[in-house]
Amino acid sequence: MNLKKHLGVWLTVAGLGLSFSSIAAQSHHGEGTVKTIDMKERKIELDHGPIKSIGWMAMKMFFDVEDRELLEEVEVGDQVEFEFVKTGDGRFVVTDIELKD
Ligand SMILES: [Cu+2]
Repeated sequence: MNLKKHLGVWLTVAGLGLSFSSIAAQSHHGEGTVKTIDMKERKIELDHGPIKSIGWMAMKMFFDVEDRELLEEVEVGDQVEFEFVKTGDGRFVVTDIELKD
């Protein structure tokens, strides 16, 4: 295989890698009310409004929270804004949460 061909293959692979990683890293923004905080299972239940970027209507649902410090920053009843990602295995993980001002 000549060098030009090698380069073409490599660029295609690099391009695919880039688009896969940007899909995996897509973060969604939501707003809602804290309904349940489960420190033990590291989950939070949020009653959230519509989230267009992922095609969701308003609903009440549980999210995973890998960073437990985020759970210590909020209380049941708080109005919050949050960021989350969908993982490769289909879980929804809150990556940031803060009180809505
Ligand atoms: Cu939802």
